[in-house]
Amino acid sequence: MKIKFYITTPIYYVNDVAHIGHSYTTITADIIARWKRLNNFDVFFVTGTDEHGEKIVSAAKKKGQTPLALCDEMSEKFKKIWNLLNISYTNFIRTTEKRHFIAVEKIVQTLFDKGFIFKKKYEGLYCTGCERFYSKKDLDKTGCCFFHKTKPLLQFEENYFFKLSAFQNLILDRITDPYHKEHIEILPKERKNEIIGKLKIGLEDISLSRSIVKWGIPLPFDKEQTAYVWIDALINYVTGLGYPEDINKFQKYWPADIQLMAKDILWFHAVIWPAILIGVELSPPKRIYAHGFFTLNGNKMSKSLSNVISPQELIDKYGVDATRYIVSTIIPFDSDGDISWHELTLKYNVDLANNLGNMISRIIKMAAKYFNLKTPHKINNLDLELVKKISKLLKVSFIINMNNIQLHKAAQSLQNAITFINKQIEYDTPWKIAKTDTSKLAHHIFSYLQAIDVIALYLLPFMPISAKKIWCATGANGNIDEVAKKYFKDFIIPQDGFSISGSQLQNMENLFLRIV
Ligand code: ME8
Repeated sequence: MKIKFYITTPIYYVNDVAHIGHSYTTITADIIARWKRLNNFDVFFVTGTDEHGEKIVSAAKKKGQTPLALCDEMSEKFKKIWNLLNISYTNFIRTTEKRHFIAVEKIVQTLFDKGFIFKKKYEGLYCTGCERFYSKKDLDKTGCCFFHKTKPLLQFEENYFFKLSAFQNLILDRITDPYHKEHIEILPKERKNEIIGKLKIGLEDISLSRSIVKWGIPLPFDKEQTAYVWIDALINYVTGLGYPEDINKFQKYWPADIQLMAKDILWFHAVIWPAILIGVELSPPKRIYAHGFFTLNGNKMSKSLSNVISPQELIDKYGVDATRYIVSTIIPFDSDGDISWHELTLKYNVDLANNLGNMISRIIKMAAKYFNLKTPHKINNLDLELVKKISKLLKVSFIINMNNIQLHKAAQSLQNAITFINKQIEYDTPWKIAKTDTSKLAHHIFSYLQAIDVIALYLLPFMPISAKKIWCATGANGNIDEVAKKYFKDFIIPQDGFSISGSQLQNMENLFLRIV
């Protein structure tokens, strides 16, 4: 029996195309999903697009399109880029889909029936960028929103409100008590503490509907009002599992095992989302992880400053797999990080072209030169010493870091293992041995090939295409995915090695060419 694992990314606004920040969350989620599949989990992975609200209406107006035409065009663009990046999502959810309307109606109606929704006249400062009301104390000294640096506009409406205040202690208990049967683990710790601090101050009820925004999902009990875009959006995480119509699938995968996002939207996920779920008697997510923000050359990425890096630009420069690797490992997951094209290229050259690429090409070149591009004969079990050492080294560091979503550290342990192999080659000096001892040379080359193979297994979640190419180049035995699943269960190296004696190898000189 496989254990289920449900992972989500935020659903992205369709007012603009994806940039490196969106790719960061999505690629990370994909790497974790692939990692879990290799560890025999039954993975469900949901991503999608957030298509309602004022922001979308105004973006469509600017482009002279209807909101739906904009949503159709942009959600396709998101799908296309995720497909290009090899994102293995199980379900892509669009909030304009009928199945999502059904889920939102069901949840909002349940909250209404349970008395968690009431009507109230309201005046507030609304930031369209964030799609939320702010009170003056939440704004900077000039009265601007911290994220968008624009002044929220005063809006007056009679709306339905969600009794968020009723959930204060219920959420606090779940976050602070690790033994609670519905414990919500918030990561990283500092952000969890911020959430707890804010929760302790108290919760204000929040607007759950808008009367002036027509581009949304009408409330089932008052069709003149539409669901507030954040309530609408959060519910995607259950729609994506088939709620409420495919209840078996939903019950199989819910609650989410991990929900990823950046720190800007942690409050919605850590407080409002659990409150909605508790309100309708569903369990909250088990783990919520808010990563840091990318800045580019010291500035917030924004189209108006023309300083965004798009995933397409990255793919054009580095290729799909290298983009996945660089983006997911260039900054520590928990902190903000400044990036630049220079640094991205440096990471590519150091980790992939120099360390990994050189190791593979030099080993295969030696096999070509001395053994006619074939895996030499295995002499004895000492031939497996190196691969066993690498396996042991990675087993601890890589796995802990992957399970803690510290991808930059997992990648570092892989790089350390590659450096270890490169150093071993320098130490062995096989080019000297070639002149004197063919059987010793066979031992070394055989050992190196097995070491490459085990590296390929660990590279699989990060760089699925390249890992397969490497696996084929060393003539390794069997389907890499199947071998990896077996290996990650017992960590046993096959008796005859992965690349068995006599296997045909392929030259591998241009897997990651140096970029100048
Ligand atoms: O907030 N650095 O959508 P959104 C790192 N629709 N990650 C970044 C980033 C950056 N500079 N910029 C964006 C929304 N992201 C809502 C979500 S979910 C129910 C609704 C990533 O298009 C990061 O994951 O503004 C962030 O949380 C998300 O994109 C925001 O995407």
